[in-house]
Amino acid sequence: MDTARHDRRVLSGIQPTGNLHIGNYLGALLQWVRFQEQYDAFYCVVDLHAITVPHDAGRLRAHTLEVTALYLAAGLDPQRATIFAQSHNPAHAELAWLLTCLTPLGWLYRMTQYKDKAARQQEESVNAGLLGYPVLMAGDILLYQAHYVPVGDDQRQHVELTRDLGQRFNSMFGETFTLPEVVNPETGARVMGLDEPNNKMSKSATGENHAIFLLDPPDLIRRKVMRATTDSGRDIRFSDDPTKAGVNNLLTIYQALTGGERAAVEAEFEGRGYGDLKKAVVAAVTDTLAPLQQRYREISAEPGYVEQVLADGAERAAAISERTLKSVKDQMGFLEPARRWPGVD
Ligand code: AQP
Repeated sequence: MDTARHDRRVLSGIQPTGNLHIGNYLGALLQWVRFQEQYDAFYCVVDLHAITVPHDAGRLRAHTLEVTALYLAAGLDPQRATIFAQSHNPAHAELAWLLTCLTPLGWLYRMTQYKDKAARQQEESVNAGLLGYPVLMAGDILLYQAHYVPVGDDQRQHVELTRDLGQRFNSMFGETFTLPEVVNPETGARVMGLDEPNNKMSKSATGENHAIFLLDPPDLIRRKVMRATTDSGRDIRFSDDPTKAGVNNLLTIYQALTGGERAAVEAEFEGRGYGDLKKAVVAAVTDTLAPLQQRYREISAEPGYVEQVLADGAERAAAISERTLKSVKDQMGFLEPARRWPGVD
């Protein structure tokens, strides 16, 4: 792999908390595929993040392999990008602890994702890891000195906290970290649930028609989209009006997948009904997902391939992060382990 041709680095990750959906694809994966051509790209399956909510060990293992296979099926190329599992590089957990001790609690209690996810659980089952999630994420990014973090809109606040923490470390202990910039896609940075278009589409939401998953068969995609919540109007226009959120969401998915300008997309549906819009969305989604699903089947049929990609990726990732971690510990005053003195047991 030729990383020398790139002078800027990109890092991002997805939690193996369930099947990936079209929001993960449009908000994150699609940008990642483009960025691997332009930057020194690091993409991890952030399995340590996945245990910040109650989890099942068997499902975590299965989802970690499935999400990696989906990365590959979506077009990530292990020759162009470093693809690895976060837990395979212990530097992530170590830096997270060091940064945790520099993070004011108030910064964490302010995080929208913490408030949303904590509100969905019984108070006693919310673990401390959920509060610390953004610190672990900051460590993921800072470890690799990433310049850009391509994510959906919901992760913007966490990348801002990463910058704040990096800045805090740099001013307390000396210039160490590159401060990253968040990159959201122009279209599809916030795909909404089909059944509740005022809420973000999410892996962990339970509604049957909530999300289009990347491995859904075409007839299921058709059923979900045709049942998507809309309104009693007729106009097919992009809109910020919360009562029109369903149509706006379908238009956004269509635009993100077909790549037209907003005005051209609106013109295409001028004088047509919501049923036509839904059929067009079904066609755009199934056309996009058919080749991805075919590649997924091929990748999954190759014994040991996904595991090998992760093993190679972890080695490359550790080689980079080791330098950052060493410098962080040194700056913070940790003693280097002494070499064994000759003649001393
Ligand atoms: N609805 C969305 N629209 C656009 N982008 C999205 N992302 C997530 N949902 C949408 C982006 O996908 C990446 C992976 O996210 P994650 O797995 O790390 O966690 P998340 O943001 O909390 O995603 P989910 O799907 O909602 O998972 P759960 O239910 O487990 O919390 C990120 O870049 C995210 O912005």
